[in-house]
Amino acid sequence: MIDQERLADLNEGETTSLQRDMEHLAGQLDRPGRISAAEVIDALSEFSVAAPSWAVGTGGTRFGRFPIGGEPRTTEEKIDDVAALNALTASNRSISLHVPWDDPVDPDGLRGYAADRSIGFDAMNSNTFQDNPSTTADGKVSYKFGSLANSDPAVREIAIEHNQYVIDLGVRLGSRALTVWLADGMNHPGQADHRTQFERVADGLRTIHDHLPDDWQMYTEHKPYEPAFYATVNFDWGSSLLLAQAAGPKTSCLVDLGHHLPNANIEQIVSRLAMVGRLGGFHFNDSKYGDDDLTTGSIQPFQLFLIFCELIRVGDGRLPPLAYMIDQSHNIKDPLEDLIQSTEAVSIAYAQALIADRAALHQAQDDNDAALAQETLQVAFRTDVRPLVAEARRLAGGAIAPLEAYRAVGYRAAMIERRGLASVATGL
Ligand SMILES: [Mn+2]
Repeated sequence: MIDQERLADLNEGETTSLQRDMEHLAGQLDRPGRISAAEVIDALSEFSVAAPSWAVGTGGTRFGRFPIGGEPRTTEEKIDDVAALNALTASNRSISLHVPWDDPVDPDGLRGYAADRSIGFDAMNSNTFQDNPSTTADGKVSYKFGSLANSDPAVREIAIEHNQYVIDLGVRLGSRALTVWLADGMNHPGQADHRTQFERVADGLRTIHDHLPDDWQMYTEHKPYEPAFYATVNFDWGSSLLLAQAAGPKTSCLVDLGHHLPNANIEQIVSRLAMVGRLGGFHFNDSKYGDDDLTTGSIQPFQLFLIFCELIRVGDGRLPPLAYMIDQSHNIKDPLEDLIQSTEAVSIAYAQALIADRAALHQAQDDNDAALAQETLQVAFRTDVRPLVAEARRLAGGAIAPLEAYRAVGYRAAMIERRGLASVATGL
């Protein structure tokens, strides 16, 4: 665990320069009618982005995996890692489980274990894209040709039952949502009928929706390709919206930033989904080519900022209460370092969107003044808001400089000592 006294010592060494930066920034933000530094810090203090249980392992590709050592061996140890992350960032207060990669035998005990570490359970993730004895009736059925879209009704039924099981498990853990990502589709043209596949998935989601408790939400997550290389049933936001509408009122769309074809205008997609009340949440990551799962904000920070501007419009000055999660792969970085950097990137984008002069932007839009509209956005985007993010973390008991603190406390080395060099977390 992260030693709080050591953290306080490390923060002590950073305090003077942070105060100096904060004074400068607070002066910059001090304008009549504009949001103050204190209000931004207040908003940031309420913000939390979930860490998925599969992101505390090193990940890898089908070409290879290079574990870093000290990876969590159990769901409890994954929770330990997220608790350590949250101790540093003060902005990762929940974990998102993935069943059957995580399938606790004692959900009540696990809920208490997480609560003792101030970690809650974010959306549950069902997995019907891999065969697994616990989800496919001891190997008697297979998801090779899809799950909810499968031509075999017995396979569709097993997939529905698995989702219902994940909901029931989530209820015991205190989760409030189910995220459904399906690999269903076709690898070859003509392999199946587009419309029949879609209708089967819609029917399956409707049945799963009707199993949701009243206070639950279900999210449909689209992805254009892989593992189905020719056509994926839920391949874009339009299909995702149609599926959500078909499933029922407690269903909305989840936007994974990497799950778009190159150059898609994601902020516009966000606006559309919010407009019709079907924007459910986000999986944050970044990409250069497609679903690369790169560190959030590492490639297109301006796009991330524009997405947060849309969200602030939806929330009328604050983030709307959606499901916010990081979903990325850490092939060669220490996963916790990558999560620290991603959490920072998301917080920065939020702070930048908060300080944007919305009134001036709206006026410029009404006046058809494109130059001034761009200038208004650029003023916010080019402002170095990192002192605000650091100050929010400090006030919440986190680290002023979380990456440096993570290294200084020697967390990874301690975990290698405890869990071994060869431990490998479950996941892809
Ligand atoms: Mn995702």
